[in-house]
Amino acid sequence: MSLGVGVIGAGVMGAYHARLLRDSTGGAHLAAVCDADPSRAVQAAGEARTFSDPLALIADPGIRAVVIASPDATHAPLALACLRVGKPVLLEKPIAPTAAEGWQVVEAEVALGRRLVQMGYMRRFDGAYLEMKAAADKGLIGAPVLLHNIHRNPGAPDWFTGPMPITNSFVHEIDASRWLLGAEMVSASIHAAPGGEPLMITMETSRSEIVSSEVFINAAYGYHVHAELVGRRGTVAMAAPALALVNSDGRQGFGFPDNWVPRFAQAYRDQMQAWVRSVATGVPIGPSAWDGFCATSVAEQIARGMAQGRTQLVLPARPSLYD
Ligand code: ISE
Repeated sequence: MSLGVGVIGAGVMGAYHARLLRDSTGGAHLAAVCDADPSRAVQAAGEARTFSDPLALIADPGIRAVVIASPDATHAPLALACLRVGKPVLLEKPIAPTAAEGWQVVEAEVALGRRLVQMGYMRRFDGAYLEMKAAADKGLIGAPVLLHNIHRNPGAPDWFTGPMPITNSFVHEIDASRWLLGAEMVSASIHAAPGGEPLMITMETSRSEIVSSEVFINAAYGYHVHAELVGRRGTVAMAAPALALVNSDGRQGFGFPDNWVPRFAQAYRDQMQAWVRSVATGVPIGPSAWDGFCATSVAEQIARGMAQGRTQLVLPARPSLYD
């Protein structure tokens, strides 16, 4: 039976998730969209139902699973509401703006005794990241020693304030680095260019690998994510973020998108399909609530430590549910 999915939030991400469920996800259909703005909800919903109250969508018997893509501050409370009624969730990153709120989701899932939350860290489904990980795992580059990350956005909306470059954007590099290297981050230092950015963040893993990340939210020219993993016998880097090159006006090149959806469109598609399959089989896949907590906790500790030099990073013991 096709899985009826309700999407909460009809902004850039929610609208895209709703479209994937309408047009290109096998085994599931878009059952409803919820947004405080009724016209946005209607636009994203197509033929599906609309709600303005997310708790009513979660409680509705026609909704068997939920995608949460509303503002960051609502992620943990809405995920907790889904766990209370035992509904699987694809939860957009971050798990919460603070580690304490993220930990509540982990605790609730542990109390339930089964994993119902998949975090929307979509880079784990991106072809380029998957190829990099496969090359490293096969030993093609020898033992990894350095990972260089670049994360640039062309600009930010006015609600993007405070530590959000770290707690909303850089969380991607924390998650991707933990996953690529299969190690926890144990210390970090951060430098900001005059004017506050770009940020240059260096982390060290439990195996002494170094992870360098540039986070530049107002990079003006476009959306650009890049990574290169350096090993003792070689390196593996993302190729150009485009599949085709345009020859025109005496030049050859490709364009940068103005946000993350075109760059990661296929990753979002594959993530949605993998989640729907995992709900059907009951076998969890992809980043867990624990991974979501770790990314947010590390981000929070780095943001707090900004004024000091080096920050020692501490995580609680991983609950056995996530072994
Ligand atoms: C946004 O929420 C994302 O997830 C993007 O991938 C990231 O580049 C952007 O900075 C975030 O705000």
